[in-house]
Amino acid sequence: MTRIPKSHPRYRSLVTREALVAAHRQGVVVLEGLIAHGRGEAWDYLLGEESSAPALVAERAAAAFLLTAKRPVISVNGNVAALAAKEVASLAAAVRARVEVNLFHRTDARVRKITKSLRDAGATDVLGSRPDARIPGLDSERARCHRQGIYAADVVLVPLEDGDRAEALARMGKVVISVDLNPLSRTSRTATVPIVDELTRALPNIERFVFELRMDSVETARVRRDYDRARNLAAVYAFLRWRLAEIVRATKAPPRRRKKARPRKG
Ligand code: PTJ
Repeated sequence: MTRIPKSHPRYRSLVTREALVAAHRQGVVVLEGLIAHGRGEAWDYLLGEESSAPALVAERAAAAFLLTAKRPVISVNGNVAALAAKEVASLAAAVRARVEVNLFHRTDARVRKITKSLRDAGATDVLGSRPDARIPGLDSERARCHRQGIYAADVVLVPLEDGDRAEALARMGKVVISVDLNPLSRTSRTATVPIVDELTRALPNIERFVFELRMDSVETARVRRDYDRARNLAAVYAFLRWRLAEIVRATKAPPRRRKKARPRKG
């Protein structure tokens, strides 16, 4: 692994990149996952690398849906396991969700490795190795799922999803919560609760809201009722427009003149 100096201005970003490359070498992340990460990072630059106000609203709604779910499931792929296995395990425990490994580039060896990494991170109820059902209307390997897991779930959290499955799950009548930095992706446009935020920020935020809401069923019901996906996505687009305008303004701002040094008296 390349040693990244702590003083590097993009330290965190470079360490994450190295972690994904290492996970690829271990057979957890596919090459396509590295491309997906680069796309995500480009969006995160535009979004300012912070959870925006609309993202926080969607994360609070996600917490309310997960808390009131009867059979919540968190779906995990290679990138999610490499970036956030601990966060997945912790959120699953907080909302009593099952975790299911579901891969686009599915091989039994990858499912085994990802399952192990989730268990090592503390997840206790991990499905994925023996799929016995199919998501209707989906031809890819991601259709294969567990009857007691994703198939029967009423609420499914699908981070870094592909649009086809998000659509198919929504057609099955499930509440689909996505985490995708691309607000224009088909996933973001189809999910019931699209969260436009970075995965390692989004999962702890959701968990924080779970702890905040779990003793307050009235507020939880209100958050569910008042959440408006179209309005929230519109707020994300407006935020993006504002960010771009700020960038343009900062670029156009005239360089600050240096004050002339006053001649010293005496
Ligand atoms: O492990 P597998 O075989 O299931 O494959 C996983 C990938 C990610 C390769 C697969 O699901 C895929 O091809 O996904 P896409 O269609 O490239 O979509 C991934 C989306 O996630 C893109 O819109 C990215 O912008 C977004 N994304 C990437 N990294 C992050 C992210 N969103 C939030 N947080 C991230 N860290």
